[in-house]
Amino acid sequence: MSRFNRIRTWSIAGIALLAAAGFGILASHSLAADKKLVVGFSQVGAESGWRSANTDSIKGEAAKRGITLRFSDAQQKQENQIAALRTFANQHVDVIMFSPVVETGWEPVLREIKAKKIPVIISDRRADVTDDSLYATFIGSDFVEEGRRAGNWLAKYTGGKAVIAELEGTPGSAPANDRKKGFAEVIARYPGMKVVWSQTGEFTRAKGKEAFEAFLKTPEAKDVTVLFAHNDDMALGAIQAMEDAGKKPGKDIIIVSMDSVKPALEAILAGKLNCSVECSPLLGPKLFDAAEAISAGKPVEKRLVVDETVFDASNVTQAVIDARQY
Ligand code: GYE
Repeated sequence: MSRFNRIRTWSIAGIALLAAAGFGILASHSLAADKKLVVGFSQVGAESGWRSANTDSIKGEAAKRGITLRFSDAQQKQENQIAALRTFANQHVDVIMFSPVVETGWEPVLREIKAKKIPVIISDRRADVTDDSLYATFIGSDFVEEGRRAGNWLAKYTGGKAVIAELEGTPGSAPANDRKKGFAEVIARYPGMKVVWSQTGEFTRAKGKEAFEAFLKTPEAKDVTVLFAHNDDMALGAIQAMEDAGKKPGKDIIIVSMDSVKPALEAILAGKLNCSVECSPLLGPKLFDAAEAISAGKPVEKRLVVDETVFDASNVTQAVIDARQY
């Protein structure tokens, strides 16, 4: 091979190499840019209007961002959630999210996930873990504060006099535990306010109605002036039970609940529900902002609390109801 040809061959090879390298860089760059996240989400179930809106927010946001969402409904069972979390971990999804049905019992499965180096985002309900390196962030409301808001609203509305029946949420769940706690903390300051009956309605309209129907048949029911329900669905079920028993909800019995879903705001406008402390289910955007940040190696806040308000006859109008997405 002549010197010229040798140089030419090397140059061609060099150009080819450079081109290949350049292509490689480009290819890997666009691969990284195009790489869509795969997220596993284990949801509690479909017990309430709040939960359906929460699921819609999560699915809608994932679709909007082109994120592949593997969604699993635990039907209120912790063992189903643990199984779903293990499946996501074995599939090596990029991020695992879940809304813990109850507070306790999560450490073993979270340790398994940590060993696989998959980040975990806790959504909506708190998980009671001593080692906070087991999750990246917890995004959701402050349920104790919501309970306090309900208590404060009631103390003001009744002048500190109330014989209260309480419909509790799912036993062992963070919103049931914390709302009860915040509410109790406030009413303990008023000697004229006391809870005389409490029972779970498991956050559903049907169970709320059933439990309150049975309660209305007991002799202690006639002294009760207030119902405090841990969510709107149970309050709406109890409103039905009151009407069936010939009572006027919102007047004969003052009702305070939580969530502020559209049917509850309508009940406030109709004078059947007196107050609903807001709890926002629209967590999708915040959850996926966090998932994307974590995957890009950016820092995220360990705790993100959602801003909320309190609704009653003073601020619920038809326009507010029409603007409500859920
Ligand atoms: O208030 C209730 C739902 O965890 C905040 O769960 C959520 C609660 C919500 O079923 O309606």
